[in-house]
Amino acid sequence: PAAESSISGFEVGRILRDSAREKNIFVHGKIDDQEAIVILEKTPITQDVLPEMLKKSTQLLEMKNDIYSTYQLQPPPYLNGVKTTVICPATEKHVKKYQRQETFLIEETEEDYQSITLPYINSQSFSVQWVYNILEKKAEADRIVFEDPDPQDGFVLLPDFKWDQKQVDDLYLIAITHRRDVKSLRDLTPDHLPLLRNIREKGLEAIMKRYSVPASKLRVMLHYQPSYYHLHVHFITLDYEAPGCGVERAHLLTDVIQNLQDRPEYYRKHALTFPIRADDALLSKFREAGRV
Ligand code: M7G
Repeated sequence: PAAESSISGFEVGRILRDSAREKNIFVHGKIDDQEAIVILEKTPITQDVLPEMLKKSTQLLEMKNDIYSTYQLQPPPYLNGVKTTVICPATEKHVKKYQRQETFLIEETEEDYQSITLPYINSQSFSVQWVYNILEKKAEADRIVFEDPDPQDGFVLLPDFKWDQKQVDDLYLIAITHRRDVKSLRDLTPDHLPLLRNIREKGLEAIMKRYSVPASKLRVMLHYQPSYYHLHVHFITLDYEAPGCGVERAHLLTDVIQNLQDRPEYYRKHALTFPIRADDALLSKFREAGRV
């Protein structure tokens, strides 16, 4: 009920981004005088609801010409949902995250990480309170798909908030580690191999069991840089190109495991390349250091 009243009280401000093709819109505005971001997205039409949708919709003929005709269908409300995400209070960093922006690639050496990136993420990164809430069952507890409670190698697997779970066409889950001392890919060493293998094995098994989607149809990966510096792994159905999951940020979990097996220091020592947005303060830090 609180969420309902807050969406209807949303005062529309600036459009951060929209896409006719993706059928979504990202809006910056206010809810009760607090900065807010609202994301609206039309949900996919799936085969299983199609017959019902065609039968139960109101049909308005727009035009007919020879063998061609177009209609506006107005499906009943329960078949016509709009997935909505609200971030409130939103920080300036959230606004930037969702704004369409030019991006650049940065090649980050080990030294860059120590002297530029690490101090920056320690001072500026997004709060991971939402992650702790999940691990402590203070939020989304009813959404958990699988949990291994082991404090070292355990994790919680649950639907990413980008996925409304209505259809497996855009299946998207995340595995969040119970241990809190691994910020990102950069921190990984062979000590973490049991953790990574555990996430892969049990995560895939749980997804097969619950959604009947096999390993061969899943992209299991980490992002570098992530938005949230608490280790987590993305499980996304192969045929779905999730926004913000481009090739430049993706590191397949199988490759990560292999690299750590072959070279214990891989993620500590190698230069890692990642995309960065023009307005990201981290880019300015790299510029100040003469690294871009
Ligand atoms: P990331 O690679 O750190 O950042 O992934 P990205 O958002 O730039 O890809 C974090 C993942 O966690 C993303 O896929 C988010 O959609 C997801 N996520 C973020 N938040 C705040 C939540 C949340 O509160 N609940 C859930 N279930 N997922 C979230």
